[in-house]
Amino acid sequence: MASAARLTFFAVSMVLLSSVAIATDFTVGDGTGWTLDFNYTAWAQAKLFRVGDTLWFNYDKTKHNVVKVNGTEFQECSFTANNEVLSSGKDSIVLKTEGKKWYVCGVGNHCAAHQMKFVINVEAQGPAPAPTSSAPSLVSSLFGLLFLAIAAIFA
Ligand SMILES: [Cu+2]
Repeated sequence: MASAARLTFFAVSMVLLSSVAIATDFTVGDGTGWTLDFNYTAWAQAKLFRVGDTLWFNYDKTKHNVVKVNGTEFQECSFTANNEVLSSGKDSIVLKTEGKKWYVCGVGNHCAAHQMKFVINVEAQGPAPAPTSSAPSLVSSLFGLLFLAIAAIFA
């Protein structure tokens, strides 16, 4: 039966699609952007970061920048000319590898005194749903299974 075959194909497609990881764009600080006295630690802790996701830093480039640091530099808010500095005012960083990543503002005492620092732990790209919500993937999986069941009945 052609329609059953089509239905089965659709169902299988849904199941497969639901397992594809979705890259997510994160705007650091959300609507606040990258600025003084925002709790970026709390912001980062509430998110799940995966390989392939992108961090966006929106800020006033005359006041701030973004410096990639290591764990020790992060603790001490100290870094050297060797650290990679972003300063366009709208910078994106694609998370290419797993593990911890540390970012600070390198201007004045913004890192030490104004909370312009945070650490993230980037996890492997997996079959998991988009970080913001597990609902869409779960729903499509359930629909996929439902269609499979219907297709099996009418095949
Ligand atoms: Cu700053």
